[in-house]
Amino acid sequence: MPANLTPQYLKAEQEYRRASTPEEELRCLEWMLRELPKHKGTDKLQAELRQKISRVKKELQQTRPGTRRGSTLKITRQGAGRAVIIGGPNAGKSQLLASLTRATPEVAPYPFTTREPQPGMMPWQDVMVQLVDTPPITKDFLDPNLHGLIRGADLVLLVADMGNDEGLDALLEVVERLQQTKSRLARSSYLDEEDVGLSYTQSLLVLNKKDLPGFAERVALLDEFFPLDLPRYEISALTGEGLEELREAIYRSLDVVRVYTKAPWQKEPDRDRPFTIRRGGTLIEVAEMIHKDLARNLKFARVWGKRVHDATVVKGDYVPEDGDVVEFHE
Ligand SMILES: Nc1nc2c(ncn2[C@@H]2O[C@H](COP(=O)(O)OP(=O)(O)O)[C@@H](O)[C@H]2O)c(=O)[nH]1
Ligand SMILES: [Mg+2]
Repeated sequence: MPANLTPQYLKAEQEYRRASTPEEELRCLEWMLRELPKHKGTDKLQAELRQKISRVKKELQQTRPGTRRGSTLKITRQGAGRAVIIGGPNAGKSQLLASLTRATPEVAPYPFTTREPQPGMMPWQDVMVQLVDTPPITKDFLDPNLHGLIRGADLVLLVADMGNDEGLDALLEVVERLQQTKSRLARSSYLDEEDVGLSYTQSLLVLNKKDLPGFAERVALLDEFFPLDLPRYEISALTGEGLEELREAIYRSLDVVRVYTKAPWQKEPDRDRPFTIRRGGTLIEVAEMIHKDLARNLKFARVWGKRVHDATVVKGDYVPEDGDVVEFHE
């Protein structure tokens, strides 16, 4: 990786990683190229970006209007973040969505019941996280919508059926199938520095059907074969065992902080609806979520929180802590 890439470049790259349509990819790649410092150390990266841009342009020309491709499906992002549930047939993906949210997907003991990605909202304390259930991945089948969903997700839940012996093979098939694409799973999200377009999404391995006999033996077997180093959770989506630990892990993986806002004339903030931003983000981002004008016109804010004195006056560059209460002044 060439040194001294600017924050603007890294921001463009971050957006690129989340791009879920070729149009978005193109916009982000051109943005990255604009922001890339042009010197000898970045020659290779420049060339790669140009190559990638022409490839996406070609791809866009070839897709005639009306042809089905990955971008046909658009699920609006909601809540503090998005976790996409993937796995082989009958792993219990839909059951997991049903158990963690109020969504009512079809759950059935035969494969390919779920044909389209389906969202649901998972509560955790006073915030909501969006979960998206998806069709199964097999050696021969990978829904074209899945690349965009995986790349754009804050987290992937890779669900495995540890309730019967085929589950292990099915899990390996999923991983092998993804290895053939540019959308892969890892302990944390990042872009491959050598290979433009290769994107890793932070993932948890969810070992399901703990209630069935043989579970522990299969997990032990998995240790010998499973090629990825991912945090593991053992659950039964059906009985609910392990689900609260998983729910918390999903929220924690998003690495967001909650900010509560109050108007100057209010004594107490709105405790029901915190805004969430990535840890390390600034107050300006919260202002932007409320209103573009507020972000532009912000003069100062007062903050109540664990690390600051009550009503501390701060600027837009203040980095909020979880649970901070903020009063904006235009
Ligand atoms: N025993 C047991 N069965 C489960 C569990 N989770 C899902 N199932 C069953 O496995 C089958 C497939 O579940 P489903 O959620 O439709 O799988 P999907 O294809 O991954 O969406 C259904 O018959 C479920 O009732 C579990 O934790 N324990
Ligand atoms: Mg399903």
